[in-house]
Amino acid sequence: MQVEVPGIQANVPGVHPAWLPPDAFRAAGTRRVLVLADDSEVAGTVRAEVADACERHGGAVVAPGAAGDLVLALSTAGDLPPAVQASRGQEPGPEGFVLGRRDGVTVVLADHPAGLLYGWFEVVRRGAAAFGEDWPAEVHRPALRRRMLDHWDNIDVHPVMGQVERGYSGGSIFWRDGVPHEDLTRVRAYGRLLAATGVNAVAINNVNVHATEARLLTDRLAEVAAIAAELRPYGIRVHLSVNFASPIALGGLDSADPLDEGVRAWWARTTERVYETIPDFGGYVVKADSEGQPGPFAYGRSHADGANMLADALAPHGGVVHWRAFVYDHRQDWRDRSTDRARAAHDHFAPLDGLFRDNAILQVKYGPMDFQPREPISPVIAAMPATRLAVELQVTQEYTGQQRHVCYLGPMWSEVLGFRFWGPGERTVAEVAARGGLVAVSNVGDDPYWTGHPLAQANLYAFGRLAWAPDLDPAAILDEWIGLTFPGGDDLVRGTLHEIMDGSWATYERYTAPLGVGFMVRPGHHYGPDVDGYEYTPWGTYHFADRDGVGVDRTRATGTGYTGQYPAPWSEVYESRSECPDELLLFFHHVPYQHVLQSGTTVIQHIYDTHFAGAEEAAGMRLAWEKLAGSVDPALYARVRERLDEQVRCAEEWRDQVNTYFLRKSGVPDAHGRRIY
Ligand code: GCW
Repeated sequence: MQVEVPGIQANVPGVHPAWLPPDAFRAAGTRRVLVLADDSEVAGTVRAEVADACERHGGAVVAPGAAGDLVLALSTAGDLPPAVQASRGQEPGPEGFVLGRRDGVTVVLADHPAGLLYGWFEVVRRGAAAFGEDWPAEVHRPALRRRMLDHWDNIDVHPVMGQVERGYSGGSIFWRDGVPHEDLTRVRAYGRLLAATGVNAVAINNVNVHATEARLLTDRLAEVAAIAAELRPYGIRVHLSVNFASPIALGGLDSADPLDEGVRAWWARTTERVYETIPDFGGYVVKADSEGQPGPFAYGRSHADGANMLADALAPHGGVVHWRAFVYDHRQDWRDRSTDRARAAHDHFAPLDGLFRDNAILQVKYGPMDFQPREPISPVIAAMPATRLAVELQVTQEYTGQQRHVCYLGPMWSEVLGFRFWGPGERTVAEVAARGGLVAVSNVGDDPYWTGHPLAQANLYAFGRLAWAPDLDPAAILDEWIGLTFPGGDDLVRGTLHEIMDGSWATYERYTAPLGVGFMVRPGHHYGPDVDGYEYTPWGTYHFADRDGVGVDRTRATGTGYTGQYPAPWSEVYESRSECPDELLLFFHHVPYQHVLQSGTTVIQHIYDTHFAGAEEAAGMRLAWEKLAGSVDPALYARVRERLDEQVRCAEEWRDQVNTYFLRKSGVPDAHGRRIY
């Protein structure tokens, strides 16, 4: 049952319009708009968007030759008006556009329809500012070639993981009760929202590919085609997670050996059929030899062998395989201090650099562990110059509050993308990943607000914007999102939302695991505190706290040697206890509780201080939100309010469990004498 959200206008009844409410189109929709484009599907979308906005807001679509004050033109179109001529010669590329205003005419000029679509949404985003004084033409091109969301959606409801693995927004927007949704309007609306942020690829099913979902590749391909048809008009290509053992499970072969001719032929044939059905199919996503998924190891083959086999099947059709680097031993013995999960991806993949085909993209999680609120950047990203790399982020908030907590992740991603492995002035992570792309696990479900927590929409928005332009200021992206999503919002609404959200990642970090040590969550569902939850399990994520100290020694000198996976200067910085940034200290070093941080506080006092502060800040968010009663839609107000209650409760739980644990371990009292249990 879809719950009706009262008082909202949207293109899908009962569904919140997110950052595209009709009001966001007011400035553009009051113009006289000329569209000069071809008859492609995406150009058709631009025409429909323009017509819809004009109809709502009193503007007009004008015919070629007539005067317009907004022109959206393909450079290949004939009869370009004089204002457009000034924007020529800039080569915006396959998805980019040139945007300028001259003689009172705002011009979007693109070489391809996708650029026109992105240019249109840029005009929408700027609102009235797109129609003020003239300004010289600017070129906009996406910094990363593929900007992709991965869905961890299952067709069937999985007995443990539910329908959407790590999903906190209800069921899947693609499937319900084992079959596709009868009406896919919602998928189209999703594509529209994504296109407005610049996303151009979606992988629709879970990387843990179970029996039913494996068949999307073969006899259930029509379902993939139907979804692709909804997303195509918005310039989005569909990708599919496939099971490495498909030749056995679906093809009846007795092997999935990537070097076996029969296996290779099966993939080639199967892939050909996919392209017959979906000519613009994007490619495959593969989780192999990871957390129980099958892979090439069973045949004594390497990840490169596995990836290249699929790359070869896809190459004739222009597809790519995204091969995930999330490979580690999840059957560790905690007694064995030499195994370090952080090392695993680099140990497995760095030696394979240069062995992957050009259409095989190695998809690397941003940190060496697993989407923690704070991790160093994965050294794999620096170690494979001859491989196309994509960086993977997690928009779904598995470890960052599961969409019950406000946690705006733009600032974290901005730090990740701007990180320079080789020191100041050298290349950023975004530059290294430019040929591969930026990928994130989506946080969307069939919830009326899309994301469970209405404010979690901002994370989806920020992901797309940063994938297009990684150097955007995340605080500015937040304000952009607030402006679009709450178009009538006064200063109180805008200011309060900014105040609550902008520092919310830092707040979340303060009341959870300290100083980069990570985890300390409840095993299984990963929500709420459990300091020793993973300490003695086979998954390998430990903090080693005892009466003297805490943290993981990953140095070359005395620890697991993980610091040696970084190039200089970081290999030296992380190796050094005194130079290692405070926020990562316990990721790299085991230190006594009285160790003094660069901030001047001891580790133990820092743990107490941040946990008291974090919980207090969460309570402050709730107080701030209460100021908005009556100023935002009541249903949205209530939804956020209810979640803030849970956030405050949970933050206190974290504070008390972490502080109590470390007081009992260390015996060191809080310098300020606050209550610890
Ligand atoms: O973050 C972990 C999750 C798993 C997930 C895995 C992965 C899809 O706990 O649920 O599996 O990572 O990224 O493959």
